[in-house]
Amino acid sequence: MVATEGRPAPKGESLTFDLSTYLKQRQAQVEAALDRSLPLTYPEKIYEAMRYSLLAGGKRLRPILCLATCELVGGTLEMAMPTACALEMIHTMSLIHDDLPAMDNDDYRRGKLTNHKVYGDDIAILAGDGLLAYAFEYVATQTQNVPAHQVLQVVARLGRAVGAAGLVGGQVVDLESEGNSDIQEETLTFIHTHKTGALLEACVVCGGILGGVTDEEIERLSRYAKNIGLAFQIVDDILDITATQEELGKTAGKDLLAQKATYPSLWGIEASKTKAQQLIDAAKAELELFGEKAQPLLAIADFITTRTH
Ligand code: GRG
Repeated sequence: MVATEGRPAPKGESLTFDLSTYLKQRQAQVEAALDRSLPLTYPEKIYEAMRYSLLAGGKRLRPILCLATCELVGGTLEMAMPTACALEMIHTMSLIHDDLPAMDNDDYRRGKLTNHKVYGDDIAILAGDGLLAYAFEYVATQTQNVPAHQVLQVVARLGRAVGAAGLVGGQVVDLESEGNSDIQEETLTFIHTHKTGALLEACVVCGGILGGVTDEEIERLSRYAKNIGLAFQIVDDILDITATQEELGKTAGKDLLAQKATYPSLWGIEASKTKAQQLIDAAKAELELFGEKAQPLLAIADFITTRTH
């Protein structure tokens, strides 16, 4: 068995896919692209606050999913990189707003003080707004070698994933459910498919659109993404109980303290793990038609259940 440094195995060789090398390589490419995407300019205060959170680390799972899907359907990294950066800008702005005192009121994120703890609530709100607006500008102005109608589809998909039909809607139901520890599984699933799943699905679908996906492929990729999205949140709930603050880079045990309904509180930890694994298996089954080319997305699906932060 030979490790493939992040590339699919050449035909005829029985190879394992080296996810760790692949992720490191892609993370470095994404970090460099994000750094270039947002230069420090006047008024420096807001750009500094935006860069503080955008360049604070994190797994960069969303941009990597977008890049991997674009490559899977025959596109290039260059075609998808502006959208990959935009997805991380959107994700980062949602974290900044989620951490505000009016929402989750968190002091730490990605192992650093949260944006409002460093810059104040007013600048943190504006840094989030600035990142959100810039994400759309960035896709529209920086995407190259992709037909304009495909870029337009990406902009529309991103808008839907972010707004009341996606992240915002999920966050509202989450806020409404606060302090109610016996919410139904249906409500919990609504929260997570919108708050977390919608953006993860957009990463995969937008990567596919940029790479020139077919209708059949897009349906399969969308189902893959929905399944890994829900599994991701179940694992997030489990890690809130089992991982330390150092591992998570944010306060651990918050769900229990807030008596928040979570998958482990509904089903218990072991049943939650089993459910997450079933979702990952279902996600991987959707990729069968892509053959060996799907190795990165298959390995990322497995990473979702084995991750420790
Ligand atoms: C989007 C307009 C707009 C407003 C924001 C606050 C809000 C509305 C939504 C909350 C969205 C949210 C914070 C969902 C949680 C998603 C989640 C599981 C985050 C953790 O993702 P990881 O583990 O983090 O990928 P890293 O740091 O690795 O990127």
